[in-house]
Amino acid sequence: MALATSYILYFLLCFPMILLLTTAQAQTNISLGSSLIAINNNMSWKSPLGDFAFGFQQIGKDGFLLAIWFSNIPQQTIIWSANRDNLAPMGSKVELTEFGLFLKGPAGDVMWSRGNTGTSVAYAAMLDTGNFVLVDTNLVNLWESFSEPTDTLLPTQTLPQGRKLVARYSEMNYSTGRFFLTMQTDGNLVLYTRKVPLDAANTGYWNSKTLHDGHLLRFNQSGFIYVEAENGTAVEILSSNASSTTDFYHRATLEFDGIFVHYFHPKSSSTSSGGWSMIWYSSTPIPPNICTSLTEVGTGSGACGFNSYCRLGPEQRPNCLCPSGYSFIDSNNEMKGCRQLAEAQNCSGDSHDADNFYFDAMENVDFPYSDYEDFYPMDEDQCRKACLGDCFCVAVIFRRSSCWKLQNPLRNGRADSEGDGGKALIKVRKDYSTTKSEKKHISAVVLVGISVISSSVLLLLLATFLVLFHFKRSARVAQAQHTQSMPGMNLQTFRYEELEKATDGFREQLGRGAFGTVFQGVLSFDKGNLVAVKKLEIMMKEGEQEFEAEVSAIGHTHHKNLVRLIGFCNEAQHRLLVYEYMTKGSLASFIFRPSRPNWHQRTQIALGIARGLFYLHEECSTQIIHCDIKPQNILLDENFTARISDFGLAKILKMDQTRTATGIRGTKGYVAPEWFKNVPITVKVDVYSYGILLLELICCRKSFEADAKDESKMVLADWAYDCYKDGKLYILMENDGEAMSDMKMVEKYVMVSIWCIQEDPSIRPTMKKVIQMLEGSIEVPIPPNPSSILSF
Ligand SMILES: *[C@@H]1O[C@H](CO)[C@@H](O)[C@H](O)[C@H]1NC(C)=O
Ligand SMILES: *[C@@H]1O[C@H](CO)[C@@H](O)[C@H](O)[C@H]1NC(C)=O
Ligand SMILES: *[C@@H]1O[C@H](CO)[C@@H](O)[C@H](O)[C@H]1NC(C)=O
Ligand SMILES: *[C@@H]1O[C@H](CO)[C@@H](O)[C@H](O)[C@H]1NC(C)=O
Ligand SMILES: *[C@@H]1O[C@H](CO)[C@@H](O)[C@H](O)[C@H]1NC(C)=O
Ligand SMILES: *[C@@H]1O[C@H](CO)[C@@H](O)[C@H](O)[C@H]1NC(C)=O
Ligand SMILES: CC(=O)N[C@H]1CO[C@H](CO)[C@@H](O)[C@@H]1O
Repeated sequence: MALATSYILYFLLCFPMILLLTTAQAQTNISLGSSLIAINNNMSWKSPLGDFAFGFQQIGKDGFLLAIWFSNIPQQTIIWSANRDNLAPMGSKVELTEFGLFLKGPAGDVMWSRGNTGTSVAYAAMLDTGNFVLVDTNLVNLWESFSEPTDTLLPTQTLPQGRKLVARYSEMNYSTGRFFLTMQTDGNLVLYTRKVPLDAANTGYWNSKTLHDGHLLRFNQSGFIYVEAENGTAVEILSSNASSTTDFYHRATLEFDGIFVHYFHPKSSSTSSGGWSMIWYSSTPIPPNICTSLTEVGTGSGACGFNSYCRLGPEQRPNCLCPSGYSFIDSNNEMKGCRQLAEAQNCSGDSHDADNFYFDAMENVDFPYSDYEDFYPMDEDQCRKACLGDCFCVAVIFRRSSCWKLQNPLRNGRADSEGDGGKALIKVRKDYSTTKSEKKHISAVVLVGISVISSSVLLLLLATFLVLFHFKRSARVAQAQHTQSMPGMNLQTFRYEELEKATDGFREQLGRGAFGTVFQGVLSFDKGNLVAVKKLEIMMKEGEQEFEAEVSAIGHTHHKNLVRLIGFCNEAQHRLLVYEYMTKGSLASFIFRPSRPNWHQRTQIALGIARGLFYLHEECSTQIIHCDIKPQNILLDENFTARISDFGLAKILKMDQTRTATGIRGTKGYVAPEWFKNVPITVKVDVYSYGILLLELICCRKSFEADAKDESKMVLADWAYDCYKDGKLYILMENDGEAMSDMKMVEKYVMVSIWCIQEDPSIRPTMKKVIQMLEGSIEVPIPPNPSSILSF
């Protein structure tokens, strides 16, 4: 019971968008005169087994959805709603009378009604299938929610010809969105984009190929989803799963990002491996790759919004990304598209404005149907020049000897790893890149100087200057040879020989990790600054392009809590990464030493790591799951700011992040339990490792101490939870006077770490929530027992 309450509390606090209605009252027949009121905590009408509930769900501050949801699982997933485009204000009421089911606003105005057909209603019932029915006095169903689905189908439900599922607008907004799935009268089941705000179909991007044969879409009792012919045979099976519908909940939802997904979820919490898992029939989603299968030829933006491009992410879900020089219009809804950060090129005859742009190259990215001019044959250089000389041109696509000029807004953007060698070159205003252009200014000043000044003394001075400048330039030319492949990104490519020299033959080892060995080095042309050179020891099987693409993703990250990548070497069998040097070493050596560092400093480090992780998970253009968060991988700069290192490497080393199967990444003691199970790996594995690290940071001891005198203290997570539960956190802090005087904060930090190490990944908070809890902007609810803490 306490556990249930804390689950609920957690969700109340961590998902404030959805306030739950929590009353466990098994109700079978709902009798005439019954009603529910839209307030924070009214009752709902439950199905006999309690699997489903009908009632109000609060959506943010905007109002209430009259909905049906899975009520026996923590997520309380909504599967149907009556008023998705017109939320009911607080105080609204749903009422069952003999005239029908009515949703009325606070003033009594009818917002929605069903069953008012003249026949008297006898009762209503929330069934265990998830169907809500109105039954008339002849015991015939007058109306059922199954006949009017929103975005989800459940087992035993069908989608007959002429009906459709319409995706919701975004993750947290249940309004009708951009995609729908319809069973057409011609027998085909088709996915379309919508011409928002109209209901009209825009572009079809997948169909079941059952023209003339399909009669309805059926989700049958045993968890099969298929198009059924009129004679009852399955003509096209979309999904199936051997897992029984008695042990698992099933649902099929058209997601807000346009893909149709079959999910299952264990019914009993004891077998819970956490949340909804996806099932793909013949291991492809529907459609298999929305980024490439959705091309809007006439009008429309494609799978993502205008000016953005789509890349298939973890779990085959589309990720919408902005090209460089663009940013999201709405960072809470990445599907809304991107806007250009700087003004476009000046068209009023100022030809020098062209000098203010450079091109950012994106391999295998294309924007079909965004072009307005094309050239053949042309080489890449001519293609770039053609765009620079044209103020309408915002980007070019170059493929073999073809060049296409593109204009705003860019449409149908997609990254296709199986692309045919083309690339997009985005024209970006220089002020919005990280490359510096001071050197250009110097040359302009020098040239002006030459033409104006003729005094011999000054000439002499100038001569010296020019010699110096020449040196500088030749140094730059040498450097330019290795910067060629990464425009717009201060990333340098090094020759192996250069790095061998910089590290004095790989002499001074700074550390050794799962991915390789790190050496100290000095770059001669970079003011003799120290760098850390990481030699990757695992050989790459894929082509070098792959490596450079991942390195480029790392190079695109900019955050004060990340170690910056300076450059790389990708030569023959050598793969090396060059990072800025962190003077204060690793967090491991900082906290695991006899005298504990300052408590305040530790809390700041904890926050810094959380911010860096949040950035990797949610703010950088390609989501990065670190997979190996531990104190050895957190470095400290001269101000003791925490800087995460080794991010992005998991991907380079080809670990399969979407499935588990073979290669478990990460380090014993920090790896999340889902690595050992057949469930998808998500950012929540990092949250788990962060939780363990946070405990270590609080207690300044390792997560596992084999030689602990007291066995109960061996596993830090166990010990910490015991101390927390018994209200004896002071035991944990031993002689840490400073922390003892701040026990409220200590308690908060311990509670947050217990949330992070929950066995069920879906219960772990996101890094964003972690930051909010640590910062105190939201309360930390009582954490449940992490339940199964790994034994080592
Ligand atoms: C619901 O009400 C109907 C009509 O009164 C009745 O026949 C039926 O048995 C009731 N069902 C349950 C489960 O109470
Ligand atoms: C959901 O999105 C729609 C369409 O953009 C918008 O009109 C509505 O206000 C949004 N609702 C909420 C609750 O944000
Ligand atoms: C049922 O209909 C499908 C499609 O129309 C057809 O291919 C199949 O042969 C029919 N099966 C039977 C048993 O009639
Ligand atoms: C569901 O459909 C599959 C495939 O057509 C079939 O094998 C299975 O028997 C069906 N189950 C039920 C309960 O109808
Ligand atoms: C069916 O679901 C079970 C859940 O236990 C899963 O283990 C299995 O891999 C799934 N089968 C398919 C074909 O997806
Ligand atoms: C464009 O160029 C014209 C003429 O050189 C200049 O007057 C104008 O300010 C420029 N506009 C912008 C936006 O730079
Ligand atoms: C707790 C609460 O306010 N419950 C209300 C729920 O709705 C019913 C109507 O069915 C009211 O009578 C209750 O007061």
